[in-house]
Amino acid sequence: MAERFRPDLRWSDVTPRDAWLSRRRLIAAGGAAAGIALAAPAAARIEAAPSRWSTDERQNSFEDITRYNNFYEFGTGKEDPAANAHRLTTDPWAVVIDGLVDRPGTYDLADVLAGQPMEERIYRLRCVEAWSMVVPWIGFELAGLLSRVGVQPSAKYVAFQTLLRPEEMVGQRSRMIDWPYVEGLRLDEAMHPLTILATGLYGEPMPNQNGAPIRLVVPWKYGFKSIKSIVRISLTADEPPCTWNVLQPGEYGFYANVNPEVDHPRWSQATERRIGDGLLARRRPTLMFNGYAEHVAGLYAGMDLARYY
Ligand SMILES: Nc1nc2c(c(=O)[nH]1)N[C@H]1C(S)=C(S)[C@@H](COP(=O)(O)O)O[C@H]1N2
Ligand SMILES: [Mo]
Repeated sequence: MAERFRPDLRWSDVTPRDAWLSRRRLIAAGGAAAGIALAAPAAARIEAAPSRWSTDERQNSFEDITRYNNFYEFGTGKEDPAANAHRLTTDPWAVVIDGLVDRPGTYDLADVLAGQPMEERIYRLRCVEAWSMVVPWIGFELAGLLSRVGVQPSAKYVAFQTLLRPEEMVGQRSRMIDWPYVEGLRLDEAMHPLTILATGLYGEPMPNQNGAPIRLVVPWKYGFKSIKSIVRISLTADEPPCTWNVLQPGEYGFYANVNPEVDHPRWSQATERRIGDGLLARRRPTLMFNGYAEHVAGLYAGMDLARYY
């Protein structure tokens, strides 16, 4: 597969989605032959191995996950992405990987995915607006992709960029955000095994409103760090700009770790509303690092989390 992962594709070389879907099914079939337990195959479903990183909490319904979204490229209302994201063309799709890497280039999505072990990862997602969901993502560890392109020793951060295409992303016609949406992680956060790139959920290709065809998921951080519809991943020496931090630095920091002890300046972060529980249901206590503290607290040892929020 290594020879397929080649830089400097022309746009016309980018593989149509059908090709990478069927290739992924072939890869999954190989996994089944190797004895990995897989769910019963159904038409058009993506096969993925279960993961030890998954929560056993009750999953939100497919309807909750796909009808209540934040994706400002399609409008600021929670139901706007479900109404507008069908306009997005996700095939073909290319991802630029550049900056401080050994093999920079423009990669066909199929080549980004080739050889990456697909897993189902059931994660809590905690939005900064104090609601949460439990989502069965399909994805693979970002670390696997980064090691494949060869991270240079001078790289300290990873910057991500969303597609800029106002013809299809109606929200980009408004200037409230300096598009494209950008996000970033420290390199050790990006390399952590909990950090995944997701290409589907509930066993199906990623719905457009959830960030098709490929989005980041960083479960111990507020949802806005989990950038959708990624077209560029850059390794950098300096802390990259992040959309919400640039827009309102007093409210949204670079780290954005879920922290019930540090309130947002305009509301408490101590509790959250689980989508699907109903408006009258009891709020749930928000957990430090969204419940992933035992795995990630060490990344921030010695840091004042009220200052680096
Ligand atoms: N490009 C882009 N990515 C984005 C956003 C956005 O507006 N644009 N919203 C973020 C926020 S605030 C949240 S809570 C999550 C929501 O992901 P979901 O709609 O799949 O639940 O996406 C994040 N990724
Ligand atoms: Mo969010």
